[in-house]
Amino acid sequence: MSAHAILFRPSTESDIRNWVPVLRDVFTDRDFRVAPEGTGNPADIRYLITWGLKDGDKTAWPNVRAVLGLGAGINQYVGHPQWPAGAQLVRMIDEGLERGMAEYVTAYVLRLYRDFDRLAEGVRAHDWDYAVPPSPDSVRVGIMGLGRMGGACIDALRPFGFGLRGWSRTSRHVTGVECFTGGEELENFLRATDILVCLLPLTPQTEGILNARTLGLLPRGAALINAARGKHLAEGDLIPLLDSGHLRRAVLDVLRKEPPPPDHPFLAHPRIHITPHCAAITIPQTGARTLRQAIDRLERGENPPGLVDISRGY
Ligand code: NDP
Ligand code: OXD
Repeated sequence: MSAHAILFRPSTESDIRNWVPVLRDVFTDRDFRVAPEGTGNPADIRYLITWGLKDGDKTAWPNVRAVLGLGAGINQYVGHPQWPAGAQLVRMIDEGLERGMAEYVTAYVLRLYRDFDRLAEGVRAHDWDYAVPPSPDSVRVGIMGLGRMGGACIDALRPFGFGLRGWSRTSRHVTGVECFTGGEELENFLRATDILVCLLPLTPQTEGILNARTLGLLPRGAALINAARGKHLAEGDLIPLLDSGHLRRAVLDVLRKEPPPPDHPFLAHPRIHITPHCAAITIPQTGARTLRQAIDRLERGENPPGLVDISRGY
């Protein structure tokens, strides 16, 4: 056995069922192991495939060269006390993840644009009335974060003819999108956004960015979709904004505590729509191919897509 082994650390039974067979397939010619039973000598492990870090990771793998995350977000690694010093971090770049996010955001943007939830509530209350929807170009959809997820959503939304806007840390030019950059342009971005979609990474700069002040800058009747991380939202600020009518609805795929406690006030609110952190799901078939390519590239001394600049924080 070599010191080039690849260790997959499943978190759930579903990981064992769904990931192990496809990973075995793509790594047939490699020393591929599944934790915990198949770990063997920890000094053999060169690549760790995992959803996150555990107690002991800092010292458990003396020869680990890279940690390959199964998700796109990396906030669970950056600054973690158990990060194995010297390892590189590769996040998941997966066409299945991007497609899933584009489907989720498009589905909810359309549902909000057409006001289907209000119409359904009306029918339940014996109200058969409906309004003509506004023309799509008068509805401004603002995407916070113009990375892989934001970009996939913009591509999916383009054919519907909404007024597309985007906000990022550095200056971006995206065809057909009015782009805004950094803190100084955030206010202008928010003031004319009717449906706000958060697809930012969670960093010290973005934590709590959806709060009474920023959401208060949106036009009255705006809607929020947060499919990034629960900590982007100052949760205590949301219900007052909805109950005052400033916000129309909120769609949340992520919460500060997942799953939320049964008495979480969001669960009972009629205009908060929650999904169980499933907006985008890494697909084992495509994700396993990405992992194979990433490890091959690392072995050749090349930078794979998804290699994280930890000093940048995302
Ligand atoms: P990327 O790194 O590709 O893109 C991040 C974008 O956010 C970039 O446009 C970046 O700006 C921008 N950004 C970062 N920091 C700031 C800041 N301080 N101010 C303004 N803009 C900023 O990430 P992804 O698109 O791949 O993923 C985004 C997030 O989506 C993930 O971190 C994860 O939290 C979440 N996610 C959620 C999933 C779910 O199922 N709910 C699934 C997958 C991801 P710039 O372009 O200038 O670098
Ligand atoms: C991810 C996620 O970051 O699923 O990939 O949230």
